[in-house]
Amino acid sequence: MKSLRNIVLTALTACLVTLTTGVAIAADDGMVDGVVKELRPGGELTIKHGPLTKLDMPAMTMVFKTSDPKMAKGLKVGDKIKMQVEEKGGKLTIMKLKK
Ligand SMILES: [Cu+2]
Repeated sequence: MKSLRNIVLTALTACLVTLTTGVAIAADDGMVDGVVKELRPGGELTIKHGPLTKLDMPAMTMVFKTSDPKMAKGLKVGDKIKMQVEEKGGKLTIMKLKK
């Protein structure tokens, strides 16, 4: 049954390639999915965010600062966004935001 073993190995290898590619795409530009939950004073936003792999943080809802409060202008509760987050002075801060 050598051939069956080869087929299984080929299938496993294909799976691994798919998994690796998927991860690479998710981490590609450092943009993370989020949903606006609350607009706060000073341009702060409460956001339900996906996993922040770079910061080792799982998906959750939390408050972020914005590097420029103008980013929060025009956003509404329920808006789906993409954002790039960095830690600035101990506070997680949205550096880039795309609606
Ligand atoms: Cu978080």
